[in-house]
Amino acid sequence: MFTVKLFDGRGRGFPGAVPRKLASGETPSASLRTCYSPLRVTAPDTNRLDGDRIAGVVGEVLDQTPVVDIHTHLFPPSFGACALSGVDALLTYHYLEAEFFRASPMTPEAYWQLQVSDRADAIWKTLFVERSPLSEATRGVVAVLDALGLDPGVRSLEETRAWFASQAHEEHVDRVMDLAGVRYVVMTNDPLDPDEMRLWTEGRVPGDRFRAALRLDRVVNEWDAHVEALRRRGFPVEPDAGGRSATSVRRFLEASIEKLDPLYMAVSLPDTFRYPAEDVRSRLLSEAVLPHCREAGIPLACMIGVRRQVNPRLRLAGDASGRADVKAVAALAERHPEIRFLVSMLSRENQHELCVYARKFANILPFGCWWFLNNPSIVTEITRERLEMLGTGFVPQHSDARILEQLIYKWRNTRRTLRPVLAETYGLLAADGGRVTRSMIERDVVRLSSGNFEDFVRSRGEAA
Ligand code: RAT
Ligand code: ZN
Repeated sequence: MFTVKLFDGRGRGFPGAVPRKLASGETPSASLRTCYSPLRVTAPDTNRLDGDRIAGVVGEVLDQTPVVDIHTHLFPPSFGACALSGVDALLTYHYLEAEFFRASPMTPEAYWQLQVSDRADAIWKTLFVERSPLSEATRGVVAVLDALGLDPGVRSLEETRAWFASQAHEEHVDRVMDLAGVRYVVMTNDPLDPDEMRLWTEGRVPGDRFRAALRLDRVVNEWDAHVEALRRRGFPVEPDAGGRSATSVRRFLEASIEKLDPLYMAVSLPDTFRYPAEDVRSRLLSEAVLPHCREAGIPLACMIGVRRQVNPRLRLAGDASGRADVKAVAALAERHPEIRFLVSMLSRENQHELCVYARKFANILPFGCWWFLNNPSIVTEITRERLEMLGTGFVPQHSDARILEQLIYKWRNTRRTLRPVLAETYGLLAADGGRVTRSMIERDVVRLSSGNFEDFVRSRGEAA
């Protein structure tokens, strides 16, 4: 076995390069060659690292290891209007809209009347020209523009807009993903979203760098509003989810899986989520979704702790978070030991307890610092806690990107935040007498960046 180091044409470590094992004689796949050629093969580096070299090596390995971004809202260009990209979309991201409404006298109602480019102009002026862009979301826009060679200090967006409009779609996607060091992203695909499903039915194919996740929010959380839609599509269901409903939902899931080939099913859940409970959601989970996960060998991602629409005037920006009851996660894992659960919780206060339960149930894989947690101070705290309690047995982050170019800043920031946390942890190991080597750091970072997730979704039907 050799460790493969990947270099760009000028012999520099490529930001998306992957150290991974190739059997001797094995040649890298075509897609790997396209992204990360030419290759050089080196022997594993087993030299012990001194304490003062650890941080540098951790930084290099993080920069050179591509990630699998396991939860985004991105789509490939072939999905037309679903695929968001460019400066107007970046500026009208709902994280920025929430900040804008605090800083501007404009009412949400007046804002929603504007065209998207006018909304972007208003946000640029308010948050970037009249104020310093210090928040995580505003700094992100600055970082993206800078990484793409655009001036983040302009007063007018005309040239910036023109630059984005002149980019060829497919190449731009590859360039952004390579700059972000992302191998592929996992989308969010709701089979009851009529606009998106039309595209799948027309036969649009997402390509290798966009994989599907079957999102069940409409089915599981908005059952009343979708009973008719399911019936119209030939799946007879009842308002109380009784009778033939479970069988119909399972047929619906099967048809959706056939169409989308998802890596996992997913649902966001409120902070009030309880399991088991005497409600339609619990019934649908127990009688349809979980049996289907078991039989199809597909994991279920539970994203818990969202309080939807606490301020509906802000639309997508109007959701908040709340502390949930982690006992529901324990009950899911305990009652369904053969199902694998990816779990992300939105409240900072739930993170420690989630780690405790992940130690009890190997079928729980904690993932990401979701949404309001994706800030350096909180990512540092949560990652340190997870390393201390779970070793490398978790997925540190997903981007939740909605706009393509956000991948650049979200992953840059994640790497920047993980670097001191990992370096400190290896430093403690070295101080305790452990042997810290580059190969060991590479192996661990690959596990955290893609391996844990890919093993988890790959073990279809192999769980205990
Ligand atoms: O982070 C976000 O953009 C949120 O609006 C949600 O999409 C959340 O991530 C979700 O997947 O429900
Ligand atoms: Zn999301």
